[in-house]
Amino acid sequence: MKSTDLPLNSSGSLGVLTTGSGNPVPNNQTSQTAGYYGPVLMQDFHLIDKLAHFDRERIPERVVHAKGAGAHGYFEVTNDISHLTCAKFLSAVGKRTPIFTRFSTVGGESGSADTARDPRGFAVKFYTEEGNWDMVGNNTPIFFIRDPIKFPDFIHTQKRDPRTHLKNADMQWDFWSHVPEALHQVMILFTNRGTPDGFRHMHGYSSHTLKLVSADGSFHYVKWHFRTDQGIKNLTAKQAAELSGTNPDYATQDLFEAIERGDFPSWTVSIQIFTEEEAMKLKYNPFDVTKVVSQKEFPLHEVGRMVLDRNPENYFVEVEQAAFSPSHMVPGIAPSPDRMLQGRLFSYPDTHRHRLGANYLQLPINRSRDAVRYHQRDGPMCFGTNGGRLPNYEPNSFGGPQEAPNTREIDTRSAVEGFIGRHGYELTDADFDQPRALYHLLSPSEQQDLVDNMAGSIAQAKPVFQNSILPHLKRIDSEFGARIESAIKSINAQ
Ligand code: HDE
Repeated sequence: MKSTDLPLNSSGSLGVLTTGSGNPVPNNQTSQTAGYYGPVLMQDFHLIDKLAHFDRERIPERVVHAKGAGAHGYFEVTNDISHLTCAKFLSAVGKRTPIFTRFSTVGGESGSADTARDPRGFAVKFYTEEGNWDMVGNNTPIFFIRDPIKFPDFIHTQKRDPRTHLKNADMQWDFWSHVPEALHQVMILFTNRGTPDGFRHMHGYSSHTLKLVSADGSFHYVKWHFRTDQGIKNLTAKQAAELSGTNPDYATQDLFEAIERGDFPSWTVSIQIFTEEEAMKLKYNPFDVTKVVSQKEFPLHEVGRMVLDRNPENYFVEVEQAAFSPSHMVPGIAPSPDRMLQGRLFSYPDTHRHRLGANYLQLPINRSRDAVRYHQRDGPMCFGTNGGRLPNYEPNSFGGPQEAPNTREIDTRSAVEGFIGRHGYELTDADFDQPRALYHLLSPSEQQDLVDNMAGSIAQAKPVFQNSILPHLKRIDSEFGARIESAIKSINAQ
């Protein structure tokens, strides 16, 4: 998708204006009418088609992560991890894979402010020779909830009140006081990392534990970390609030302009690695996405570098139509049993079929750079050859694409046991240990910002919700809880 893809004619010009069906348009300024004062005519196909297409210009925006910006670039392997995975794009130092990355806020609509307090989406599509791998992460190493069944409820609390169509602090703090395992992520959100200074100055994380799988089927658990080479830079609550009024597209503009001037942002990509045995010995569940895995115990191993060096030519085609899914995986990368990840494996392709249609994977931005050979056919907006004259079923007696038995085996080697049931997570002290450690990791000024930012939000909720969240904050750390309580009191007294 370069400007050279424009339909230049043989003399190198863009040629005459046409309708969608390629017919020359003699006049694009004046509709056909019956006489000077007469009505507009049905036979003016160009007018009718132009208005009808315009009426359909919007596709549904993403239900979450609606506001975002994207860029093209590459991933380059800098350290050999071929002993851990048979993924071909990771097979040799120096190997480059084209990528497309989209950053986003979560809760706001497509026109909302880039500087809102919110996690940031960090989604990377790797166009490998074995199809696409999508790393659909956030700028936080953890998440609010740990069971996908809670996700629609959680998101409702972040969106608009069904009656007033306003954001509502009551809904947010009510939900969080019922789901206190969220408070680890809530604390990150209310530090200044909740308002990053654009998209270039933040890290990205897979957040979930994934698997790297070798050709013999053995595997290691990994967490992916994309650490910004630009350095972390955050906005204060005041700066973020001002920018949301003066330049709501602050982060989108910053990314675009940096790439235009050749100041290409990059991220150092690393993994934490642990075995199944080590995973089972941890004090917490390594598949619970509300938990970090200690970097002291499992340090980062550098794998490569991600560089963004090309802006999209067309926002709608490349950014709005980009369809990421954690279920787009290559041989050598596989899911862990993380319940949230398992839920996401279903939810993303489902949203794409609704938003873009059943053939969303045929769109240029989503299409595998490796040939796609399958027996899916037809459906709305089916472009390309649709399999041509090849048989549309398998097995058949006519040759055609063969199964790849070795790759099919790779991700199926985990044992499972137990009874089918709703095995709920208990809230335990372990859910408060990591938030406490996070609080103590912060510098005094970072602690102060956290207290001010959080108290400012809680104070907007009704007293009943202020009171229901405080015991949880005190359970994290009594001094932290007390500081929030007194900050709320002084805001209430103003
Ligand atoms: Fe998403 N999420 N999510 N999410 N998410 C979407 O997919 C969903 C979660 C993330 O730039 C949607 O195409 C469920 C965690 C990013 O296009 C949707 C659950 C993490 C993006 C969806 C989660 C993410 C999305 C909306 C709980 C970080 C934007 C439109 C089980 C590790 C990707 C779309 C882009 C987008 C569902 C939780 C990251 C509805 C059900 C955890 C970066 O399918």
